[in-house]
Amino acid sequence: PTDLVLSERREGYRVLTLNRPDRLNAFTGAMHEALRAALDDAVADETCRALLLTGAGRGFCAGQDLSERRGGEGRAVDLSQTLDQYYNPLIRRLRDLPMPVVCAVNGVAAGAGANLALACDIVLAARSATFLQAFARLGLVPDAGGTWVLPRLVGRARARGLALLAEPLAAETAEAWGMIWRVHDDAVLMDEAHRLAARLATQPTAGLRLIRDALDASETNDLDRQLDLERDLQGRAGRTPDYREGVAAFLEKRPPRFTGG
Ligand code: T3D
Repeated sequence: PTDLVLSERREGYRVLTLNRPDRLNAFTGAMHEALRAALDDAVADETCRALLLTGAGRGFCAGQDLSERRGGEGRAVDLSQTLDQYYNPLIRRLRDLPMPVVCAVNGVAAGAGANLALACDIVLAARSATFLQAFARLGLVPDAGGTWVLPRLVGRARARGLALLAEPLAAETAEAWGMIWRVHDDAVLMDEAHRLAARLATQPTAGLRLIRDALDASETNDLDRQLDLERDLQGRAGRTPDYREGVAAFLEKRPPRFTGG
């Protein structure tokens, strides 16, 4: 166990906090391992039906810790290998989680930290937060899914501007561009994020999983394939206990009591 990622159990959800505040929560190998373990624990916990990801201190995450990349001469680090080992499995893991993830971007999100946030299901940001595709400043390529997600979220022109110019983007602009769900005043960001995570934790978790799968698949499917997929996923959704509960609650004019199944 380490304190590089704090994991806190709440009613129906867990809060995962990247916790290297003096380095703006930049990723070391050890922090990746800690996050992986925290995600394993959350998935193993059947009562955990949503996650809230955030950062300790004034930043969300400054991407790769560059002090781990010091001293290039004669000792080139194979960055393909570090993507294979850490960042790619993390992004795939988030996509494949059984529960939705709310990200509360409490401060600057740079490099892989920005793209980690954008890989989450619902992204909230503090008004003072910024998003920085820092990679071009270092001669690197946006990773952690950045080159995939950015054009889809903000379109070609803005994706190219963000990636090639590597300038910080204000949270309010990110919201206006449709890159994130919502901006909140700094003082209320965490309350709002908890409220959302708690609400998601009472929703039909299995159904939400199918929605996330459908939306992910739509990124590459044509309409015909997507219609077939909706048919198949709806078949599965229609066999869940939560669907039966949703219909019963509607007909009985009462709030549903979803169990996540
Ligand atoms: O290598 C691979 O495995 C490939 C994968 C790469 C993925 C990536 O993420 S590459 C991109 C890496 N990240 C960056 O390039 C961002 C670097 N950081 C910054 O540009 C700035 O720190 C920020 C714009 C994020 C914030 O600026 P500011 O002025 O608010 O804070 P600061 O003073 O720069 O940072 C505070 C401290 O955190 C400072 O340390 P100090 O001076 O107090 O001792 C700073 O050096 C440290 N810090 C911030 N980011 C990193 C970092 N230390 C190591 N690595 C960092 N990424």
